[in-house]
Amino acid sequence: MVRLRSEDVNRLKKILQENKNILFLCHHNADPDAIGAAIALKYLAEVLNKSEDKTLIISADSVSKLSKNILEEIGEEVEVVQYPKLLDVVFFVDTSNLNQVKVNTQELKHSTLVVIDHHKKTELSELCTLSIVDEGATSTCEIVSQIFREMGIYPPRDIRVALLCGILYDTKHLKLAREETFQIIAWLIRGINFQRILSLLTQEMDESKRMAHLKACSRMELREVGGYIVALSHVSSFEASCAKTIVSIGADVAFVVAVRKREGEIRVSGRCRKSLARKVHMGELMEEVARRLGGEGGGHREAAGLNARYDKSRSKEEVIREVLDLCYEIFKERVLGSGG
Ligand SMILES: [Mn+2]
Repeated sequence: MVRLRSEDVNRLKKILQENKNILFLCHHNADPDAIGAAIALKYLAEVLNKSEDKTLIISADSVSKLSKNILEEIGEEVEVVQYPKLLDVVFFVDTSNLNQVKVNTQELKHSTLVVIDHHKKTELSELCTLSIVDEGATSTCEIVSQIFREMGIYPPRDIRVALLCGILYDTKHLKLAREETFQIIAWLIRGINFQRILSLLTQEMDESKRMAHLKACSRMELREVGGYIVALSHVSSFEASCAKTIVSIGADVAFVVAVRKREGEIRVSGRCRKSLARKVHMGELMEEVARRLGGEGGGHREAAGLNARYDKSRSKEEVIREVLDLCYEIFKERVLGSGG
């Protein structure tokens, strides 16, 4: 089970019972986990406080596309605003850091602050009267569901739909789920069609992105080194998504360049298979390529990128060729030099 302390649950209950003006604040570009958890907490506040003139508001400075689907499905509304009006109690939902929200930090000291989250604790927890943070939980919705269970309140269907969407979203459709996740899903899903939840979380890919993927594939050049298939290509945008796609369809490593003439910028995205990432660190590789191009780069073992300035006196084709060759050469050095 989620490590929920019953004293925390009792304190939360007391805060919700004793206050009628509460703001539930979600992080920037609020995802289904943030939105689902905020909707459920707002419902909990409605149930626990009987006063007629309550002000319960969910707020975010922006909301993701998928979250909009969910809000529409269950007929819930979110205030989309920067620097929202702070109320007596402010909840930070799925938010670990003040950088993730646009709030007047000076004003915060006049409110009772609560954080409910599953990311690593930061100074924000120390500012809060109550902090329910479980890094082991897969989602904030999982923690909030557990709170309902602990309080003996079974949420209505729409609230459970919102919670399930958050759990499914943050677990990448259950790939990251743990035993407790399945237990809480079994509790929430009564009378709900699982396929309906999945369909709320899928969206058509933009035409421009699909076009970029297809162009990246049709322009792709393949080379082989050290037993690895290297794919080189170029597009004008969505280079990271293109590199990811090329690896997903069979390359061991992909480098995709985007030269943005108007911005005077070169961008490169590199991706590789997990097995190859044990040998070659893409972040370090992109850092080195960036250094040679006089730009900045870095990233993770499997996914990385760089930005550099584009010298407008040179042709785009020439620059693309040079950058891709450089990526290939440095990859070759590293893969052959690593004792493989
Ligand atoms: Mn989350």
